[in-house]
Amino acid sequence: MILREYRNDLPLSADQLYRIDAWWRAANYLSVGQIYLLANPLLREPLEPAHVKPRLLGHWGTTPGLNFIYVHLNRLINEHDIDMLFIAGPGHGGPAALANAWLEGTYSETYANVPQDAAGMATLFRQFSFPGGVPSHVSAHTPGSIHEGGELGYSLSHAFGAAFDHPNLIVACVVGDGEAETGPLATAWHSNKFLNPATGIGIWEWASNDAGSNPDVVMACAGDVPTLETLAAVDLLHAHLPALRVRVVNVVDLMTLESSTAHPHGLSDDEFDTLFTVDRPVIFAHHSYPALIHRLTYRRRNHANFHVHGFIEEGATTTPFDMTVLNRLDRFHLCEAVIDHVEGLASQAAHVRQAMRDKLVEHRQYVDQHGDDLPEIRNWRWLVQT
Ligand SMILES: Cc1ncc(C[n+]2csc(CCOP(=O)(O)OP(=O)(O)O)c2C)c(N)n1
Repeated sequence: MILREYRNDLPLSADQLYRIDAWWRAANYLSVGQIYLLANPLLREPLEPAHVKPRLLGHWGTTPGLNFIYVHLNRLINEHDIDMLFIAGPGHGGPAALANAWLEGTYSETYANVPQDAAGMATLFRQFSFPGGVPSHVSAHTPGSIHEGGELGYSLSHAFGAAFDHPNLIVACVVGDGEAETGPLATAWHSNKFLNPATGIGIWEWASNDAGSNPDVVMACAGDVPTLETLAAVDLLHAHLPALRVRVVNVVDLMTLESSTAHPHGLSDDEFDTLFTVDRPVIFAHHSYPALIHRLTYRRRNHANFHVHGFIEEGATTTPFDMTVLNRLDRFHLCEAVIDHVEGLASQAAHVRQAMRDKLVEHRQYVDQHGDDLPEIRNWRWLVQT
């Protein structure tokens, strides 16, 4: 449901930015105060060792990010009148969640002894992770919280659960990198399969232009970066070679590539042939080793036409896009692969191939000089209308 037209191409107004920034700074101050201060909450007196807690909890590294997300989610709630839930997974995110609850008033509504004034702020600071006070993580006592944060690993399960219960609710979940290493969190990523078990593999019609015919080439992709590069390559192909019929196949569940006799998720040979054809080149962009895709597809009829671009162990410290270039997984190398493998295209599209080479040279020079990707790469968006 769209409540009012939203122009996401317009920047925020100066007033919006001022108020968002003010909230963010206040929430950051309230977070750092909870971690460090036992007294002197407004720092009106010169800071003394006695004002600082003797046993500090963790670190505040995750706090500014959580507060930043929180204030922007509030902006979206106000703008679109949406129902939204925020779940903070990072292990040291407690002060941020408490700071925002206090700042928006819900904390003081529940706890009259922690009002929104200097005395309340002193209590808020003192009680955090202190004997007789509140835990260092968001607990059941925190107003509005459904997520007990003490044991890491459950943020994503709770987020999925909330969304399953209330399909119109938008649940924004921040996963901590440390938390992400727990078993429960790793398992929770699979919950998308409850949403739509049929999303293991499929043609993206909106990106393809081969409807009603056999494609000249199949562009397959698995993983977020390879998918972005594939779409950018398809964008270039549509622009430079509009007559070329391109089919985009996105693979979420790699096991669909296995034969159905080898894995329960595997497609039957007929289903596989319908997606990947039996005789057209398949340019497959994949986030891991190319050999895996070959191993999974070696029994398929069209396997000889699979050209897999993946991680070939190139690249260390460089830009995100350059990592893809060094591993020949970028949009320009993918376009070149199409030109090389579609029958009869090489001579006809020699100028396009040269343009891709030129772009790679331009990229190399820009990255070596600026240490960042070309603006046209960083700002690329899917715009093509097929
Ligand atoms: C299951 C579990 N294991 C270990 C811990 C101890 N612990 C608390 S915070 C933390 C680090 C969490 O890292 P991250 O989620 O990245 O959050 P950040 O430190 O950035 O806030 C750990 C290991 C815990 N709370 N729960």
